[in-house]
Amino acid sequence: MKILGACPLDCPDGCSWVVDVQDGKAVGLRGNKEHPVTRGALCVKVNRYLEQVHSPERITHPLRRVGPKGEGRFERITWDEALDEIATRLTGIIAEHGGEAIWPFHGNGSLGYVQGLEGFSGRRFFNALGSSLHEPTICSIAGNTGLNYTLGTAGGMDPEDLAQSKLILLWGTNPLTTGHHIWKFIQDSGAYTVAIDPVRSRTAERCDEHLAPLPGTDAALALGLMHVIVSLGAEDGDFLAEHTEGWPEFRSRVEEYTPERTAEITGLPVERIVALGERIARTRPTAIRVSQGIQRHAGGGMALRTLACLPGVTGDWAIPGGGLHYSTSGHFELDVEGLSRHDLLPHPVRTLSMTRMGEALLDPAGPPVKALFVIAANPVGSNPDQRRVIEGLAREDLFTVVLEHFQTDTADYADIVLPATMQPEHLDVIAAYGNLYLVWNEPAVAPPGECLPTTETFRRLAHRMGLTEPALFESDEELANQVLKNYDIDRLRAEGFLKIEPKPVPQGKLQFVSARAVEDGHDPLAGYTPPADPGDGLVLISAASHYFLNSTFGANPELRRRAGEPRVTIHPDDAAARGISDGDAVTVGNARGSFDAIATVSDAVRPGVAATEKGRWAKHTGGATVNATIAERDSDYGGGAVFHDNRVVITPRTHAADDQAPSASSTLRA
Ligand SMILES: Nc1nc2c(c(=O)[nH]1)N[C@H]1C(S)=C(S)[C@@H](COP(=O)(O)OP(=O)(O)OC[C@H]3O[C@@H](n4cnc5c(=O)[nH]c(N)nc54)[C@H](O)[C@@H]3O)O[C@H]1N2
Ligand SMILES: Nc1nc2c(c(=O)[nH]1)N[C@H]1C(S)=C(S)[C@@H](COP(=O)(O)OP(=O)(O)OC[C@H]3O[C@@H](n4cnc5c(=O)[nH]c(N)nc54)[C@H](O)[C@@H]3O)O[C@H]1N2
Ligand SMILES: [Mo]
Repeated sequence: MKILGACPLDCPDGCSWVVDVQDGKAVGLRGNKEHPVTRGALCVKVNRYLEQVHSPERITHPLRRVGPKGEGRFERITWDEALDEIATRLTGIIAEHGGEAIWPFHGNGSLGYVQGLEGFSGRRFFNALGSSLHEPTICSIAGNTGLNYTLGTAGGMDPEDLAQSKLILLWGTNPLTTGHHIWKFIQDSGAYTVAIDPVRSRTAERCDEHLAPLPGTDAALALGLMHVIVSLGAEDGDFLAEHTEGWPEFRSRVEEYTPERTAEITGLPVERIVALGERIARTRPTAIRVSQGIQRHAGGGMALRTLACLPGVTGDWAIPGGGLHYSTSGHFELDVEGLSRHDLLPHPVRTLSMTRMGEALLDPAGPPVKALFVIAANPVGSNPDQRRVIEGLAREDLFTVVLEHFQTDTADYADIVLPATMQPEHLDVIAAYGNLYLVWNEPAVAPPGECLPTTETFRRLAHRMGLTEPALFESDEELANQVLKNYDIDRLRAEGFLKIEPKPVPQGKLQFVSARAVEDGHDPLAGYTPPADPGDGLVLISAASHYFLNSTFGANPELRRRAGEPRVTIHPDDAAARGISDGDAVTVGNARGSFDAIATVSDAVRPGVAATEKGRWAKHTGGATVNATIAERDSDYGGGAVFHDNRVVITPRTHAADDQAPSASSTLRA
């Protein structure tokens, strides 16, 4: 039997997949050939998804912690015991501290609207309790906000239109690792491709040209390119007059970014800036593919705001195959409010930001957090400032419930771990953020052991707590119908996927000057905001690993083997200055913490920049990962994270030093 499903992982591609079921067991999983983006192919990670489903390491029963927090010793308990204990603890906490002492911390483990994605499934329950709101700031919010200022939406061009582009700038994006299905459209176009990335990524290797600016300087580069275009008189006067606002003011700002000044800020040669500006000036349509990596800086929101102005100057927004693609989320008409039902809140409550977990657990502005639910997230692995996150999770007076598939670094700090179903075992619906398809996920097999869908866990908990609001007990199908109420659900369910109609971009006139930015206290004009880590050393970029998805798959034996040990890449000049040779063991650290890695000495990074990857598990790598070095600081817009605005000192680890301090490798420095 073949059952149509959807990949739930946090990836732009939102693939449609086919589960092959025999005797009630999932025996095969492959990409759906009919889906115009998936085209029958999954990826290096998801090809192993069934290994995860059938893994002997999978959590299949409720667990209660028996050792100290963090040690990872648990005993099996029944669902009745788990629900009783949680209900009793929550009731006591609400009585003493109020509902806001509860923090439902939802991550990006699943982008399903029913079971995952900011936990819409559980939000009704938490609203009924008056729990704190959770703001999912960790991934894309700065860029979304910046694009909204310029375009009135974060939904850009339909990436399938890239097949019509003549010039494609792959700007701070590494699709061959982070969402490879777009590559086919890029290849189909035959366009000239330019990668703009401080690191020569897998994608940059395959482009016609690669420019490596200093991290966090992209907005200056965009302004410099617009300067060249305007100097040539190649701006689109009709588009500017009819479809934009604030051009005269913005033009003055563009004029400040001469190629010389741009070169100074970005660290790129003047000739390369001029040559690319000239190429853009003479090539229609030009498309920009930009994704989340570029906005993990102090000026990340401004970077997207300004990049979206470039196709406004050239008029590319009006040409099929021209414009900018960041995320397609803004095009979907999903009834998220009807799903999460904030009207169930008994009174207004505070909002806690996902990226500020250390602060919220250790030093909150309002009432203390006394109960933490971690749902489809692994903050020890993926949040900034690992040491403070761990310190917060280790608090003896914090009651922590983790809903998981695997015993992650975070689950080790739980009081209660609850076993969650995986994608072939529950109903869900996905809206891709890198194309325009909705994807349906039909349950294919029964869950192992006592795993429950997240929705069912909260239905049972609501019942146990004596709540009676009918909305808390709606079925998964009812929830899916609610969120999809604007679409043909029967067709979606029958065919497995459905392409939606994109909305016009920009919405109304493109805003070089944004009244909304002013309302939020920002520069009226698009421009450039420099990076901000005040520390010394190299700028460390920790982007996506080819073999993990954030920290998901981090314990898959084959993918771990293929990923190898943690590495940090440094330029030969920087390596020589530090006495580091290729293959040396090094410590990478700053005032926040440190981790161990093996040095790769290579010109794949520009001088001044170091590169490593996200996604490792701290318990596999001596107790700390790259996230131990990252500051819990907000980006300019929306409270996004600044994972790549991070300065580190890299020092060789000698054998002698190892002998003296065997645990130096795993020390999380205060
Ligand atoms: N295999 C795999 N795929 C993934 C993920 C994963 O962990 N593994 N993560 C998923 C998630 S959650 C997301 S949000 C997306 C992210 O998708 P991407 O944005 O493509 O991924 P990143 O690797 O974070 O960043 C892309 C590139 O940005 C570069 N970069 C960093 N800082 C700057 C800068 O200041 N300027 C410029 N120009 N470039 C910069 C990095 O060197 C990197 O090569 O990928 C998704 N797909
Ligand atoms: N250094 C550095 N750190 C980063 C980034 C970076 O670029 N550099 N990128 C950041 C980005 S873009 C993101 S999006 C975040 C992601 O951070 P998180 O949202 O914390 O993602 P993961 O670390 O993959 O953890 C997801 C967990 O959810 C579990 N899970 C999956 N599906 C389900 C489900 O259906 N139910 C339940 N209960 N659990 C499930 C998985 O087993 C996994 O342990 O990481 C961020 N961290
Ligand atoms: Mo992300």
